[in-house]
Amino acid sequence: MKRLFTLLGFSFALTLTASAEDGYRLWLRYDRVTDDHYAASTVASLQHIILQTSAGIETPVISSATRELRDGLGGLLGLAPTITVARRPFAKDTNEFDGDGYSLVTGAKSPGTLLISSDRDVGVLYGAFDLLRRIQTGQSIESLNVTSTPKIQHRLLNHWDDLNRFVERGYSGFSIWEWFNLPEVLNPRYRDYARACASIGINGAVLTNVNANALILTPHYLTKVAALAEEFRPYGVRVYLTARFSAPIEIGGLKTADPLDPAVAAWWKAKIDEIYTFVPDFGGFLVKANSEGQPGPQDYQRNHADGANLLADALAPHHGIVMWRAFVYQPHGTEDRVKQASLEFLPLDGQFRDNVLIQIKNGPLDFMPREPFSPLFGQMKKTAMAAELQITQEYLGGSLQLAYLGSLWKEVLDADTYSQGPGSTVARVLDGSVLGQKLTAFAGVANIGTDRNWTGSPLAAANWYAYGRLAWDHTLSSEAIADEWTKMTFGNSPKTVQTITKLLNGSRETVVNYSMPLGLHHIMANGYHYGPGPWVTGGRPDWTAPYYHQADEVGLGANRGVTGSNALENYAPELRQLWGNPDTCPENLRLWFHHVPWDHKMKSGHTLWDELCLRYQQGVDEVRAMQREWDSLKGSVDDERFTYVRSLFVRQEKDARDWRDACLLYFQQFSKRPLPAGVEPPAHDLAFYESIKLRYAPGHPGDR
Ligand code: BDP
Repeated sequence: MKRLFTLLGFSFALTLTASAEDGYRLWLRYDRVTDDHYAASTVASLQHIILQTSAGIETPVISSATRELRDGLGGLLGLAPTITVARRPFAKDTNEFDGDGYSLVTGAKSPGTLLISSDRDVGVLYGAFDLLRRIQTGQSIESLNVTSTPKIQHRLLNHWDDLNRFVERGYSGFSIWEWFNLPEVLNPRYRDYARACASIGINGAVLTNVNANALILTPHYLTKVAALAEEFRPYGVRVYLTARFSAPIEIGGLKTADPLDPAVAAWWKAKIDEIYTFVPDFGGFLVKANSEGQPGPQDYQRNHADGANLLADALAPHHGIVMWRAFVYQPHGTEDRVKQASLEFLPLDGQFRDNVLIQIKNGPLDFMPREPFSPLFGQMKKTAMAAELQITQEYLGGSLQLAYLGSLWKEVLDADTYSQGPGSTVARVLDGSVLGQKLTAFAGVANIGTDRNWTGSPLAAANWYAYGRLAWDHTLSSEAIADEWTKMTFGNSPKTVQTITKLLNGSRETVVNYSMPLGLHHIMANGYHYGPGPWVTGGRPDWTAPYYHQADEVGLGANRGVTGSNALENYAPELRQLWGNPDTCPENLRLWFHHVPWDHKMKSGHTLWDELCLRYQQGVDEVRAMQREWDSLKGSVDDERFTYVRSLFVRQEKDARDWRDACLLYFQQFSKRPLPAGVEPPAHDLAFYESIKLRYAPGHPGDR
């Protein structure tokens, strides 16, 4: 049997090596290590691998770990180690860790032995992936003695996937959930998906769109959900669903969905009990309520706590959780949109059940290329909060433009809220160390679809990877994560690694520069959110661009200080002081908080107008530099990925020019100043850019 396993492991590795580099393998490529010296010493340390858990028994998750180690070590080193499963002794021969944490210790039992130890089988699986990552990135494993414990308990992907397989804000094909074919037909992608998730510590998936369809809660669909849950379970990934608040009416035949109506509570209780008969380890619900037309408790003059607690009470006996979203703003609200979540949620602080998390987007507006952190992270003191990060690039060029988001997320996570004094960073609020909450979660809106490479661009997979790594350990630097991902995805050649990491690390700021520099926001084309639209007006004011950029003959930017909307008041005094003054407010947020005169002097000595123009130009120049860098990899990166990414950069350069030209021509109507030296003249007039209407842009729910 052992020989058969070995042979299977080997043939799998060979198949992988021979297959084209189409990106399907993501970062889990197990191609043979080329450094013979490194390989020899690594092989010597890994003759016997012992997988230890508290139970000490073989489980489906342990089998996944074993399979991964055989495939991985077979591919990387041509090694077929002895792998045994053992009970974790009470004696402390390993470091300590909790729950999903694990330790890796070499030589503890005897030379050539590696111990992967955890309380739980899933921790061993994470440990196995850690070991393989170390080998893929060329780290020594000769004398390992490391422990790793996740800082966040629920590390989830949110799929904005509809039952007809449309992915809202998805740029990489259709939904990978084949609802019509399930439960009988099981696409092998389901396992590959779960495996990729487990490799970076992701332990849950919300399968359905936040703009929810109640049908997912009917038995017909729950059988399908159960089939997916079964595919994911050997990789420790639990399923969650979105709950449409009006489901009791739509599929339950009730007249109301009022959360305080006993019949409604009874319906949810019965429904949730039923879900657990299909999926015994069901994770819980994600809810978008009273936001952008979704039903919610306010339809019955109740509040978010009434709604969330209704579901939480029914989930509690099963240990399920509720993630209630804070992305709310009123269609006819007169209050600055970025203040509305605080207005609705702060009065409810402390009123949510223990199994409720308020899921908050990183910024107060909506996943812009740059925003300040959401003030709720600093304001709420008695409520468990989860971060919602957007992996899919809704406002950063879909999958056509390179924007590595590790740096964006780190900027938010490391920001100080001053919630309990200095050092109360967003990350520490989220992991429970500032407020002491037990329940912790990260949600990442997935960028995954049916494209062969999963994420549209092979480079966009770096964002899926970075999200998982940061959810596990937010203290990792975005550069270190980029380095790991690049080595695993493209190999260890120093030139390749240096070039690609440089591209990744600078890419987000480049997108900011050519699209929304200096704190500009929400000036993209309407609906599909791709390309410029600073002129967009009509309909809801908070869906128009002038609501945000406020361009006039005096200057540019939204006044959110005391003389304006005073959204600043939601932040701590330290930040109010710094951000409240246009001279001390960081330049990268200046137009977010201030209406700044065109002649305002910037740090560079330029006026605002000149600086704005030069930033747009800089963005274009940076894309051109990225193109050159990428081109220098010809011959170093496989042809398939090289050629495809090359074409993406061609598109990005064109898009960057369009952003620059359209925005500068538009703002020039107000500034009435010439373009400064160094800025290329626009290719067309403003009317040309204003007339561009892209049809059928991917991921746009309004153009199907
Ligand atoms: C916006 C998206 C929209 C989502 C909404 C949300 O444009 O498609 O439904 O966020 O997060 O960014 O609910």
